[in-house]
Amino acid sequence: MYRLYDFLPSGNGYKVRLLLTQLGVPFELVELDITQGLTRRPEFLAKNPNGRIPTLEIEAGVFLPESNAILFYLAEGTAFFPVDRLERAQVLQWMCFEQYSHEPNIATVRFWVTHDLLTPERRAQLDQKRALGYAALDVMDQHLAKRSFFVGERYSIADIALYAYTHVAGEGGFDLTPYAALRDWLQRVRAQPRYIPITQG
Ligand SMILES: N[C@@H](CCC(=O)N[C@@H](CS)C(=O)NCC(=O)O)C(=O)O
Repeated sequence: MYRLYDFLPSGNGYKVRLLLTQLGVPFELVELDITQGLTRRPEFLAKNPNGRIPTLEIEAGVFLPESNAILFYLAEGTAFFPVDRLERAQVLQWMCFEQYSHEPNIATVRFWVTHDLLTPERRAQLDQKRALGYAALDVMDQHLAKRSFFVGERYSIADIALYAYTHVAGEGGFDLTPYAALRDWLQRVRAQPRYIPITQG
Protein backbone atom coordinates (compact mmCIF):
# COMPACT_ATOMS: atom_id res chain seq x y z
CA MET A 1 0.00 0.00 0.00
CA TYR A 2 1.19 3.51 -0.73
CA ARG A 3 2.33 5.58 2.24
CA LEU A 4 1.84 9.34 1.93
CA TYR A 5 3.87 11.74 4.09
CA ASP A 6 1.71 14.81 4.32
CA PHE A 7 0.38 17.72 6.42
CA LEU A 8 -3.41 18.20 6.21
CA PRO A 9 -3.52 21.99 5.64
CA SER A 10 -1.09 21.61 2.70
CA GLY A 11 -2.57 22.16 -0.75
CA ASN A 12 0.37 20.31 -2.28
CA GLY A 13 -0.44 17.31 -0.10
CA TYR A 14 -4.16 17.67 -0.83
CA LYS A 15 -3.53 17.26 -4.57
CA VAL A 16 -2.21 13.76 -3.90
CA ARG A 17 -4.89 12.85 -1.31
CA LEU A 18 -7.61 13.99 -3.71
CA LEU A 19 -6.29 12.00 -6.66
CA LEU A 20 -5.67 8.84 -4.61
CA THR A 21 -9.21 9.08 -3.26
CA GLN A 22 -10.74 9.72 -6.67
CA LEU A 23 -8.81 6.76 -8.09
CA GLY A 24 -10.07 4.61 -5.22
CA VAL A 25 -6.49 3.71 -4.30
CA PRO A 26 -6.00 3.01 -0.58
CA PHE A 27 -3.07 4.67 1.17
CA GLU A 28 -1.58 5.11 4.61
CA LEU A 29 -1.30 8.73 5.72
CA VAL A 30 1.65 9.79 7.86
CA GLU A 31 1.13 13.35 9.06
CA LEU A 32 4.19 15.51 9.76
CA ASP A 33 3.64 18.95 11.28
CA ILE A 34 5.77 21.19 9.09
CA THR A 35 5.36 24.08 11.55
CA GLN A 36 7.34 22.00 14.06
CA GLY A 37 10.11 21.26 11.54
CA LEU A 38 9.31 17.54 11.42
CA THR A 39 10.24 17.29 7.73
CA ARG A 40 13.70 18.69 8.52
CA ARG A 41 14.70 15.87 10.85
CA PRO A 42 17.34 13.39 9.66
CA GLU A 43 14.89 10.49 9.50
CA PHE A 44 12.69 12.36 7.02
CA LEU A 45 15.59 13.94 5.11
CA ALA A 46 16.69 10.37 4.37
CA LYS A 47 13.37 9.95 2.55
CA ASN A 48 13.31 13.36 0.83
CA PRO A 49 16.55 15.36 1.08
CA ASN A 50 14.53 18.47 0.17
CA GLY A 51 12.71 18.19 3.51
CA ARG A 52 9.19 18.71 2.21
CA ILE A 53 5.84 16.99 2.01
CA PRO A 54 4.11 15.56 0.08
CA THR A 55 6.34 12.55 -0.38
CA LEU A 56 4.91 9.26 -1.57
CA GLU A 57 6.48 5.99 -0.54
CA ILE A 58 5.70 3.80 -3.52
CA GLU A 59 7.21 0.66 -2.08
CA ALA A 60 9.55 0.05 0.83
CA GLY A 61 12.42 2.51 0.45
CA VAL A 62 11.23 4.08 -2.85
CA PHE A 63 10.22 7.71 -2.29
CA LEU A 64 8.72 10.20 -4.76
CA PRO A 65 8.52 13.85 -3.64
CA GLU A 66 7.01 16.84 -5.52
CA SER A 67 3.22 16.96 -5.68
CA ASN A 68 2.93 17.30 -9.44
CA ALA A 69 5.43 14.50 -10.12
CA ILE A 70 3.35 12.30 -7.81
CA LEU A 71 0.18 13.24 -9.71
CA PHE A 72 1.88 12.25 -12.98
CA TYR A 73 2.97 8.93 -11.53
CA LEU A 74 -0.45 8.05 -10.13
CA ALA A 75 -2.51 9.31 -13.08
CA GLU A 76 -0.59 7.53 -15.85
CA GLY A 77 -2.94 5.16 -17.70
CA THR A 78 -6.06 6.56 -16.00
CA ALA A 79 -8.83 8.95 -17.08
CA PHE A 80 -7.09 11.74 -15.15
CA PHE A 81 -4.25 12.00 -17.70
CA PRO A 82 -4.94 12.39 -21.45
CA VAL A 83 -3.46 10.09 -24.08
CA ASP A 84 -3.20 12.71 -26.81
CA ARG A 85 0.38 13.99 -27.16
CA LEU A 86 -0.49 17.69 -27.22
CA GLU A 87 -2.97 17.38 -24.35
CA ARG A 88 -0.34 15.62 -22.23
CA ALA A 89 2.02 18.52 -22.88
CA GLN A 90 -0.77 20.98 -22.01
CA VAL A 91 -1.30 19.20 -18.69
CA LEU A 92 2.42 19.67 -18.02
CA GLN A 93 2.17 23.30 -19.16
CA TRP A 94 -0.50 24.09 -16.55
CA MET A 95 1.31 22.18 -13.83
CA CYS A 96 4.50 24.18 -14.53
CA PHE A 97 2.40 27.35 -14.43
CA GLU A 98 1.00 26.23 -11.08
CA GLN A 99 4.44 25.73 -9.57
CA TYR A 100 6.03 28.89 -10.98
CA SER A 101 3.29 31.54 -11.24
CA HIS A 102 0.56 30.40 -8.86
CA GLU A 103 1.72 28.40 -5.84
CA PRO A 104 4.71 30.58 -4.84
CA ASN A 105 2.36 33.55 -4.52
CA ILE A 106 -1.08 32.26 -3.55
CA ALA A 107 0.00 29.34 -1.36
CA THR A 108 2.83 31.21 0.31
CA VAL A 109 0.62 34.15 1.31
CA ARG A 110 -2.04 31.73 2.64
CA PHE A 111 0.57 29.91 4.72
CA TRP A 112 1.97 33.13 6.20
CA VAL A 113 -1.51 34.48 7.01
CA THR A 114 -3.12 31.29 8.38
CA HIS A 115 -0.09 30.33 10.47
CA ASP A 116 0.52 33.83 11.78
CA LEU A 117 3.97 33.97 10.19
CA LEU A 118 3.88 37.53 8.87
CA THR A 119 7.30 38.81 9.88
CA PRO A 120 8.15 42.42 8.86
CA GLU A 121 10.26 41.03 6.00
CA ARG A 122 7.32 38.98 4.69
CA ARG A 123 4.89 41.87 5.16
CA ALA A 124 7.12 43.86 2.82
CA GLN A 125 6.68 41.16 0.16
CA LEU A 126 2.90 40.90 0.51
CA ASP A 127 1.87 43.47 -2.11
CA GLN A 128 4.11 41.95 -4.75
CA LYS A 129 3.01 38.39 -3.94
CA ARG A 130 -0.66 39.43 -4.04
CA ALA A 131 -0.17 41.19 -7.41
CA LEU A 132 1.53 38.11 -8.87
CA GLY A 133 -1.15 35.85 -7.40
CA TYR A 134 -3.93 37.93 -8.95
CA ALA A 135 -2.05 37.87 -12.29
CA ALA A 136 -2.13 34.05 -12.15
CA LEU A 137 -5.86 34.08 -11.33
CA ASP A 138 -6.43 36.43 -14.30
CA VAL A 139 -4.73 33.94 -16.64
CA MET A 140 -6.81 31.07 -15.28
CA ASP A 141 -10.08 32.99 -15.48
CA GLN A 142 -9.44 34.00 -19.10
CA HIS A 143 -8.65 30.40 -20.04
CA LEU A 144 -11.74 29.05 -18.27
CA ALA A 145 -14.06 31.63 -19.84
CA LYS A 146 -14.02 29.44 -22.96
CA ARG A 147 -13.86 25.93 -21.50
CA SER A 148 -15.01 23.73 -18.65
CA PHE A 149 -11.63 22.30 -17.61
CA PHE A 150 -8.01 23.23 -18.22
CA VAL A 151 -7.21 20.64 -20.90
CA GLY A 152 -9.33 18.87 -23.50
CA GLU A 153 -12.70 19.57 -21.85
CA ARG A 154 -12.03 16.82 -19.30
CA TYR A 155 -11.20 16.91 -15.63
CA SER A 156 -7.52 15.98 -15.28
CA ILE A 157 -4.54 16.30 -12.96
CA ALA A 158 -4.06 19.83 -14.34
CA ASP A 159 -7.35 20.76 -12.64
CA ILE A 160 -6.37 18.99 -9.43
CA ALA A 161 -3.00 20.80 -9.34
CA LEU A 162 -4.59 24.21 -9.84
CA TYR A 163 -7.65 23.63 -7.67
CA ALA A 164 -5.65 22.82 -4.54
CA TYR A 165 -4.54 26.36 -3.69
CA THR A 166 -7.12 28.29 -5.74
CA HIS A 167 -10.10 27.09 -3.71
CA VAL A 168 -8.48 28.26 -0.47
CA ALA A 169 -6.97 31.47 -1.90
CA GLY A 170 -9.49 33.45 0.17
CA GLU A 171 -7.71 32.29 3.33
CA GLY A 172 -4.73 34.33 2.14
CA GLY A 173 -6.89 37.38 1.46
CA PHE A 174 -7.43 36.85 -2.27
CA ASP A 175 -10.90 37.95 -3.39
CA LEU A 176 -12.31 35.56 -6.01
CA THR A 177 -15.56 37.53 -6.47
CA PRO A 178 -14.55 39.10 -9.83
CA TYR A 179 -13.54 35.71 -11.29
CA ALA A 180 -16.85 34.26 -12.49
CA ALA A 181 -15.41 31.61 -14.83
CA LEU A 182 -12.94 30.53 -12.18
CA ARG A 183 -15.67 30.22 -9.55
CA ASP A 184 -17.81 28.11 -11.91
CA TRP A 185 -14.82 25.83 -12.47
CA LEU A 186 -14.30 25.48 -8.70
CA GLN A 187 -17.89 24.24 -8.50
CA ARG A 188 -17.31 21.76 -11.34
CA VAL A 189 -14.26 20.35 -9.55
CA ARG A 190 -16.21 20.10 -6.28
CA ALA A 191 -18.91 18.16 -8.13
CA GLN A 192 -16.49 15.43 -9.31
CA PRO A 193 -17.07 11.88 -8.05
CA ARG A 194 -15.28 11.01 -4.77
CA TYR A 195 -14.36 14.63 -4.10
CA ILE A 196 -12.88 15.22 -0.62
CA PRO A 197 -12.22 18.53 1.16
CA ILE A 198 -8.68 19.66 1.94
CA THR A 199 -9.10 18.85 5.62
CA GLN A 200 -9.72 15.13 4.95
CA GLY A 201 -6.94 12.62 5.38
N1 LIG B 1 7.21 21.89 -5.07
C1 LIG B 1 6.82 21.10 -3.93
C2 LIG B 1 6.61 22.04 -2.75
C3 LIG B 1 6.48 21.24 -1.46
C4 LIG B 1 6.35 22.17 -0.27
O1 LIG B 1 6.66 23.36 -0.33
N2 LIG B 1 5.91 21.59 0.84
C5 LIG B 1 5.72 22.34 2.04
C6 LIG B 1 4.30 22.20 2.53
S1 LIG B 1 3.14 22.74 1.31
C7 LIG B 1 6.65 21.79 3.13
O2 LIG B 1 6.80 20.59 3.25
N3 LIG B 1 7.26 22.67 3.93
C8 LIG B 1 8.05 22.25 5.04
C9 LIG B 1 9.42 22.82 5.00
O3 LIG B 1 9.81 23.44 4.00
O4 LIG B 1 10.12 22.61 6.00
C10 LIG B 1 5.56 20.29 -4.23
O5 LIG B 1 4.81 20.67 -5.13
O6 LIG B 1 5.37 19.24 -3.60
